Amino acid sequence: MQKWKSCAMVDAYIGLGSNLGNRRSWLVSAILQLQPLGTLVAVSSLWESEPIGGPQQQDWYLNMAARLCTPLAAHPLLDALFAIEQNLGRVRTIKNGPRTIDLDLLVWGNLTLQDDRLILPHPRMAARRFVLEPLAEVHPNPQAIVGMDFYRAMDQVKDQRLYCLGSIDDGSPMDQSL
Ligand code: PH2
Ligand code: MG
Ligand code: MG
Repeated sequence: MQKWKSCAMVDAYIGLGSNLGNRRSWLVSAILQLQPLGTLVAVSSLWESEPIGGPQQQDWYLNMAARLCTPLAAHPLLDALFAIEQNLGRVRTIKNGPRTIDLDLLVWGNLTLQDDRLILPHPRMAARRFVLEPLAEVHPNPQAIVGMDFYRAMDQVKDQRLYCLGSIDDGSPMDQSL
């Protein structure tokens, strides 16, 4: 009898943010490092956003979201995101403080999960316009995201300041593989 292995690919959504140093180049590097983890189906625009939470006086962020079709289960994917943060020099000091790069696993398929390492969907995304706007660009049907009324959430965060800066790909040679 023939044996079949299952080969499930799942759409995962990742939020990216940076507010230290050359923010755009941290994001470009992070996107390049996501590519080996699956197929990068969509990458959002760049969004400039006021800091939400964390210490006063930190600089504005650049945020994005990516849709990754991946064979990795949620925890291995989380480990891979953490490794990319480490590669890009992320140092964890103050909670919600300035960072070169932050990669948050927002959604992994339809999985809802809560353990000591991971909560899915991401518990704070509904309260953050800098997550919702880019996510809406890369998700085919944001209203179908488990556990959230997307448009209601968008309405509740509309006062958070956020500006779309357009595509991350400005045509420079560094970006040609994006
Ligand atoms: N990330 C945080 C805390 N606050 N604010 C903005 N605008 N963008 C972020 O990515 C962000 C934040 C914690 O991860
Ligand atoms: Mg974060
Ligand atoms: Mg994070």
